[in-house]
Order: sequence, then structure tokens, then C-alpha cells
Amino acid sequence: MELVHSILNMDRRMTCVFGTEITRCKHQGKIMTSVHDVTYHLLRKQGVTSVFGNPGSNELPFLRDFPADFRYYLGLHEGVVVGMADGYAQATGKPALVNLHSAAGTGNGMGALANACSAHTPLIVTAGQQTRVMMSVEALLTNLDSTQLPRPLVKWSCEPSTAQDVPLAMSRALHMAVLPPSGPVYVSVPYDDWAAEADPQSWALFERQVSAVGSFDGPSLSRVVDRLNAAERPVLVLGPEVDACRANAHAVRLAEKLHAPVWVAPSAPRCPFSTTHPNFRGLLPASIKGISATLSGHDLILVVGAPVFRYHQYEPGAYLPAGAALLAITSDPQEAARARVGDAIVGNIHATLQALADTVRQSHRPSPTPLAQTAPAEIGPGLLSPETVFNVIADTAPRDAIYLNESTSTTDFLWQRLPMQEQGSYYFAAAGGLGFAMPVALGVQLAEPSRRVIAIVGDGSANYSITALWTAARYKIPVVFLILNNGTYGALRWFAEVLKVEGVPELDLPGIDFVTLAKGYGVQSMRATTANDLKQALAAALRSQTPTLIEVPTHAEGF
Ligand code: TZD
Ligand code: CA
Repeated sequence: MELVHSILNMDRRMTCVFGTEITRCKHQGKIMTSVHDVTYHLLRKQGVTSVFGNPGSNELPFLRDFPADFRYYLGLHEGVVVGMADGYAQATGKPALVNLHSAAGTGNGMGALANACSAHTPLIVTAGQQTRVMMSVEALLTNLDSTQLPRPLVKWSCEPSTAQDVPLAMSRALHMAVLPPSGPVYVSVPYDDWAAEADPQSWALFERQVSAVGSFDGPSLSRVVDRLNAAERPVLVLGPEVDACRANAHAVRLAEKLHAPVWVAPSAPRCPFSTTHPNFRGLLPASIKGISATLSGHDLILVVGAPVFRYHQYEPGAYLPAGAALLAITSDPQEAARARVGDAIVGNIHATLQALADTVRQSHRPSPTPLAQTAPAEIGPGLLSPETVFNVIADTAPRDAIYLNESTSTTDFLWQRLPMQEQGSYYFAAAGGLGFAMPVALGVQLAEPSRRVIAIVGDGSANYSITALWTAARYKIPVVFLILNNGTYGALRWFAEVLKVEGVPELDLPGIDFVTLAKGYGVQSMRATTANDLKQALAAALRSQTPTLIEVPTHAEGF
């Protein structure tokens, strides 16, 4: 009696929020609300109505009667699925939902999950599990040790112990993904759970708000402000979190008040500071020695929203230049704790940058002089140089274009030549995993329909997620894919020189025709062999409402 009463109670509450769905359940002769319906309603109320997925039998019960106000984006490989969701979540700043097939689908998505984990992307990755009674005999498609499988690339993972716990697990996942430091989480759901009857009190989850506050208290802020005011030659090093939390304008104010030069932290996954601002200096090199050489002469290095530091190539040296102190501000306690040098403060980047920009004293030292303009590249006979390609892009793309970079050997040219002035203008794989740019471009374009997204991708990288082309065509996502085809794994040739390694087999990839591949997946495509061809093709692609692939044969400079 008690139970019936509370179900009816829930029914009344749910009728007002569920509308037609609950009515349909009643027509089938029973008053019940399923875990399925409660979970969709939770997602709806929390603002998550896009699902990025690739289904199998374990996932079909979750996808049953897919609600009309939700959107499902199909990726043909899980690297594309997770990448799309990563781009969507990064560009919206909101969590995105992924649905993968059991262990195999999760495994296929894990390269992309490594990038999302390093980028602190709030992703809720769900995977269908075998039905509960068949899990113990390890029937086909059982996800063994499901909560261990995605670790350490997720902050939290769970397989609810009862069907009634699924909405709570999903609610917890939504909040965990977003709370700082944000990041991916994983929920494995046995497929028979979706049809089970929901806990009558599930409605209490629908509108829960869970948030973290955290700006500096007065004394902590004063200590940082005093150090900045006392410094004679301060420098700012800005990381991806500044762009992710949309604090770009506060970073500009801080740099302008301090008259400080600004470097972008190494291996940058995002662009936190306008590359045309007079204080902008460039992208820091990714080696210990290179960073201390570049920052030498400064007495205080303020790092905001980046680890100290995301090194790549090993070139030993002093971790800091002589006479320099370092102070880092990050939202990630792990980043703060693992740095080898300097002090660190864990806090909210947006609030902190705002407070610092409001509070530091206006400096009277000379402000940094703008960098000299990069000379246009010489256009000689033969294959185009990457420098020319970037000049053409800079001349042709709109001011607020969004760039995805996965042309690994030309990253320095990109940073020197492409103007990136707006928040959210640049994305690069935060863990260095290839297969990033093409799917992430799709997610970013879905999130930013009024801006143009240009994915600049090497011929090697393009193959890891080539099926993103089909998804682009299927949903008419008008990304421009620019494939720089130098016929080789250029970055590995460069690295072989750094490591003094000779005789490595198979670094070249001759004979891939991207124009034909694109056509096969339903994407319009062309090959551009001169600067003029490229300009025409890019301008036409940017006018188009559908995706375009432009293949540009380039020479592999220096290899
Ligand atoms: N596999 C994955 C998933 N991620 C990786 N980073 C690599 C392999 C190793 N790798 C790099 O780090 S760069 C690179 C590889 C294979 C070459 C990429 O070649 P490309 O670009 O044609 O895309 P460049 O400009 O020729 O280097
Ligand atoms: Ca290449």
C-alpha cells in the first residue's frame, strides 16, 4: 500500500514533468516509470540531450523509443564517437554523453579518451553491459571488470549494483564530470536495467545543482598580488584552462596591467591568448632546457591554467632560468602537486584571473613590443610549403575561424602564421593521441554553428579517424578538412633526429588518395597544388553549407 501510494505520488510528479511518456505507460495498463524514462528525464533536466554513440545489442534497450527532443550522432568507430563528444563538450563547456558497446567499444574509444582525460573534458561515457543473469557466466559481450577497464583515463567509474541505482549513478556521473578538475567518467549499465521500475524517489535527482565555488580569500590573493607587484620582469605562461573557462579577457587585462610578455604553455591543446596581441610571444618549446632558455631574464613566472610543464622531447637542463621564481595557478590538485619547481595554488581560474587583473598595480615599465610580422613564404616551383599553406589560410579564413591542428610537424608554423584572436579558436590533442582533429572538429562545429571550423590534418593522422568523413556528410556538418599530404610521418622523422635514431623502417605512407576517400564517404573534395588553387578551394569550402575535404600535397621540409 505504502509503495503503491508513493508510486502514484511519483506518477503525479512525473506526469507534470514527463508529459506524454507517462501517459503511454498508463495506456499499457500499468502505472510505472522505468529506469529508462527516469534516466532520459534526468539527462533532459540537466541539459544533456545529445548522445554520441555506436551501438551494439547491449545498448539497444537504452536506445529504445529514443525521445524526439534528443539527438543521436552516430560515429562509425568509437574513436570518432568519443572525439566528437570531446569537441562538443570542450566547445560548449558542458558535459557530453557517449554511449559505447561494452568492452570492445570502450577499448576502441580509449585513445580518444586519453586526449579527453588530459584535456579535462567533462564526458559521461556509458557502455552497455550484458544482462545481469548472464554476466556471471561471462556470456558473450560481458564487460569484465567493467569499472577497471577505462581507468586511469576516467575520474570515476561505476556499475550500479541494482537497476534502481542507475539514475543515481547517472546523476553522480553528470556532477562528477563537471566538478573541478573536470574530466571523463564511466558508467556500465546491464541492459535489463533500463526496463526495470525506477525508485519512486528518483525525481529528487532531476534538478539537483552541484557546484564548486572557490576564489581566493583576501590574504591568499594579496600574497600573489604582492609578488606580481614586486616583480621587475614578470612573464605570464597561459594554459588551456584559461580558454576552457573563458577567462581570456581577464588574461589580457592582467598582461596589459603588468606590461608582461605572454607565452602559451608547451604542447598547447587550446589557445588562451590572442596571437595578434602585442604582448603575445608564442608557443613555449616543450623541453626542460628549451623552456628555461626561452624564459631566461624573468624574475617571476606566473603560470595559469597549465601543468608545470607539459614537456615532450627530453632535453635536460635547469627547470627554471637562473634568478626566476615560479607561481602556478591551476584547478587540478594533481597538476599542482607534481610540479618539480615553484609554488602552486589550486583554485578557480576564471575567478582568480579576474581578481588578479582587478587588483594588480598598473606597471610603468615599457610594454612589450609587438612581434615582427612573419614574412610571406616564398612560392617556388613544385610542391607547396607548409608555410605557404598557413599564409593562404590566414588570408582566407574569417577572423573567428576555429582551427583543429593535427599536422604534427608544422605546429610551429601554425602558431607563427595563423591569427587566433577569439576564445575557443584552437584545439589540439592534449595527450598527443592521433585521430583527434577530424572527429573533434565535428563536435566543435555542432557546438558553434555560427563559426567556421577548419581541421588541418596530416596525411598520417587523417587515417586514424577517417570515418569521421561519413559522419560529417551524414549530418551535413560543414567542417573544412585540409589534409597536408607530405607522404610521411614527418614528426617521427624529426624525432628520430632528436633521438639520434637511425634505420627506422616504414615512416613513409605513399599512395593515399584522400580526394577519392572523401568521395567514398560522401564528402565533396578536391586537390589543390598551387597557392591560388588552395585559396579558391578554401574560399569555396568556407561558403559551403556542407563538409569539404581539400588535399594539399606539401613538401616535407628538412626530412
Ligand atoms: N599513434 C597514435 C594514436 N598517436 C600518436 N601520436 C602516434 C601514433 C605517433 N605519432 C606522432 O606522435 S606524430 C606521428 C605519429 C605516427 C606522425 C603523424 O604524421 P602526419 O603529420 O602525416 O599526420 P606530419 O606533419 O607529417 O608529422
Ligand atoms: Ca605527413
